[in-house]
Formats: sequence, structure tokens, C-alpha cells
Amino acid sequence: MGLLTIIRKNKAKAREMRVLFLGLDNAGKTTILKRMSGGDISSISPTLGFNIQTLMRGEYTLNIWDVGGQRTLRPYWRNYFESTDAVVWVVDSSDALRMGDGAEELRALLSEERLAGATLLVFANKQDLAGSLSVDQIRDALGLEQIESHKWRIVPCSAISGEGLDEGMDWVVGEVAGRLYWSGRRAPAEAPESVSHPPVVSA
Ligand SMILES: Nc1nc2c(ncn2[C@@H]2O[C@H](COP(=O)(O)OP(=O)(O)OP(=O)(O)O)[C@@H](O)[C@H]2O)c(=O)[nH]1
Ligand SMILES: [Mg+2]
Repeated sequence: MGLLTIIRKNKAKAREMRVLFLGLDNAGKTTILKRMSGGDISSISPTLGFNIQTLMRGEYTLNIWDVGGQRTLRPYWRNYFESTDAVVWVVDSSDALRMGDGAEELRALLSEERLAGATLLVFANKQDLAGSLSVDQIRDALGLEQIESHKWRIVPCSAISGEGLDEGMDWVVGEVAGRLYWSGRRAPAEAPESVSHPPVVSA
């Protein structure tokens, strides 16, 4: 048995998933992840490289990559695409002015060949803020109904109150598990050893 086969079998046993958190800067990616892992969300600063977070959801281990969304960092997103099982696209629902910018970035992302099989969850974050756009408005602004290439869903949430976070992540885990572990159609995602990391960029 080859080394790769052994690694794959071990990963299948471990039931791992690789999830990529992306979205414009200030959307709330890092805050959502901190909230889900029970960390302190009062002093989070913009991500200038990436964070890796491991979350257990039931019998599954989620290896989550949270990459900074500032414009200068977006060219580095592609370094993280390989073997991604799900993309979680986080939107600041209170930032109507940059909704078009986000829609363009998301469209570009979905045309990436290496993300072809990935499940897409859109988190309409910051729903606790008065004046935030509704899920329907964000669905329209991002043109989600036109997506045929990926299985997608949009979930309203707030990283501050925690509302919606479990619902969204449970859907992701269910979708990915159905594809990777129940259908047996393909092996689980490879380990992320081959990813080349972006340099830390100072603001
Ligand atoms: N009111 C409110 N504020 C939030 C929410 N989520 C995040 N924030 C705030 O939004 C700001 C940005 O949050 P981050 O988690 O750093 O955003 P990010 O998407 O990781 O940003 P980058 O790392 O720059 O890509 C912080 O001041 C958070 O406290 C939310 O649900 N509601
Ligand atoms: Mg961040």
C-alpha cells in the first residue's frame, strides 16, 4: 500500500474537512471563528496573513483556513484553494456600499477550477446592526440564484450574538459529509502540506 493511500485511509478514519473562510476585509470572518471556538472576540484585529482553526463538529474535524480579505491580500487567496471541501463566504450585511465589490470577488472565486467541487455557504453577518441588508437583499446583490456551478446556501448570522452560526456550519458539515463520506465518490481532501503561505504584510 502506498504512503498516499495510507494517509487517505487515516484521514477518512479521522473524518476531516478542509474549509476556507473568505470575504472582504471587515466582514467578520475571524470574529465568527473566534466565537465558534469560545475565544475572546473583543480585541480582534485585521488578519494580515491567515489563521488556522480546528473545530470539532460531531464526529468531524474541520480544518478551517481564515485568510485576510484586504484588497492587497486577495491575490494570495488562490494559495489556499487546493483540496478545499467548502468555502464560507462572509458578508458584512451593513456594508451596502461594498456589496458590488464582494459580488465581483465571489464570482471570480466560483470560476476557479480548483474550487469546482466545493460547497458554498454565504454568511450574511452582522445582522445585529440596525440597517443591515436582509438575506433576500444580499442574495440578490450577490446574484446567488444564478449560481449553478456550486451547491450553495445563505444564512443570516451575527458573530456578536452567535445567532445563525451553528445553523450555517451544520449545513456545511452535512453537505460535505454527504459528498465525501456517505457517497464514497471521492477520497477526502488532501492534507494542506503543499499550500504556500502568503507573507505577512504590514498595514
Ligand atoms: N456588530 C457586529 N460587529 C461584528 C460582527 N462580526 C464582526 N464584527 C466586527 O467587525 C470588525 C471586523 O471583524 P473581523 O473578524 O476582524 O473581520 P475579518 O473578516 O476577519 O477581516 P479581515 O481579517 O481584515 O479580512 C470587528 O470590529 C468585529 O468586532 C457582527 O456580527 N456584528
Ligand atoms: Mg480576519
